[in-house]
Amino acid sequence: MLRRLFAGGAGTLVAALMCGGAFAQDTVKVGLILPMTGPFASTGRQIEAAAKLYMAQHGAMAGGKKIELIVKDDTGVADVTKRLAQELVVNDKVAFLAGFGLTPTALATAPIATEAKVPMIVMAAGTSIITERSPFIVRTSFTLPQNTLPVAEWAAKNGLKKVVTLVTDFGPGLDAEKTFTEVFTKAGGSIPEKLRVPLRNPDFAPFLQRAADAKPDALFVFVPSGAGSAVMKQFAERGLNKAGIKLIGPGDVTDDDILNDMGDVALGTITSMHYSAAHKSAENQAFVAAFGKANNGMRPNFMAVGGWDGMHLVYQALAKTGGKTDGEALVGAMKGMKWVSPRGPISIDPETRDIIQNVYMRKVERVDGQLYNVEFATFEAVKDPGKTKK
Ligand code: VNL
Repeated sequence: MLRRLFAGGAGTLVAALMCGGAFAQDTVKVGLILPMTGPFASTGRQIEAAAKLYMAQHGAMAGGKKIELIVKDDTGVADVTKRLAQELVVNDKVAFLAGFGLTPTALATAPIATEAKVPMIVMAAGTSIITERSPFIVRTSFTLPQNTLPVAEWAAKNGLKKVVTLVTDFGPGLDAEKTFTEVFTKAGGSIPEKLRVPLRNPDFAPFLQRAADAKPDALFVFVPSGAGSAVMKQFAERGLNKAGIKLIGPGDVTDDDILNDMGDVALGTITSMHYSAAHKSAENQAFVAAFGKANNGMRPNFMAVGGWDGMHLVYQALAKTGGKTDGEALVGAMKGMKWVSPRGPISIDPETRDIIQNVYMRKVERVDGQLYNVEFATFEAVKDPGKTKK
């Protein structure tokens, strides 16, 4: 090949190089930054699997361009995320930044998205404020106020009077604590203890002991995806379930990725959340089956659905701009977009660029020998309450 090129003279070589250049422009790169290792690796694994499944099912082309996914591991550390985002923008010339497993990693990247005018799709992180940090941020995950409001109302209406809160001490945990406190105390409930555990290497045992000592009707828990098993184990070991204390919260604690291994202690846990693998719809049944088939039987969780819908946004925005990768045009195309996700109907709020979605009340039950979050009520088209209050 090389010899033939040279035999054809310099003109052919130049033509070949130019042709390569044209090919490069026909490719649109998506930089997917995720915690692929470290304590939050399950979030990275779920989102990467969902993004790849989306591409396998929808083909490599969108808006006439070939989509190339570049996956980078930030280990969940914000300084690393920021450096990787910079490299992806400057060296790889990505048209989209995506992923963001934890709130600090999204916040650290926001100024880069603004400066580079590159759309930044938040597929996981859930602190309300994130979308306000850059006009280029669009979110396909959830917010903690959104996922907490329904369970807080449910608690007040279902005879719970005294609830202890236990949250991981960072953005989403503080959002969850604030929303629960506002809604539950306004309805006359009392919160004798508000407990906060560290994000890194948490030991839940002493906090659960304090919760047990307060003798509440229920314990409200927010922990990030992956940490629920440790909470559930300690909850049983400290005898909180035997003491008749209910476990409630946003659905991160009964994450579908790990729920099935939690055992009987998880039965009856009441949560509110935007996604359950048990959601009854044709779209979700197809998604769960294909995801399992492509990933050794793995069950998709709420992180996976954020990755899936984030890729949908990339594909649809490019289709709308006709393959144009101007950042402002792409974000403009995403605003107000509506579609049916495996989680149910969703849309992108044109004013806040945040997701509007159904939030479901669920109870952990055993179905065909497996533990699932079984949905029993729907709060429709919930906007992030963390923003509408301002
Ligand atoms: C966040 C929120 C992370 C909810 C989570 O799991 C989660 C975040 C890693 O905003 O950092 O379940």
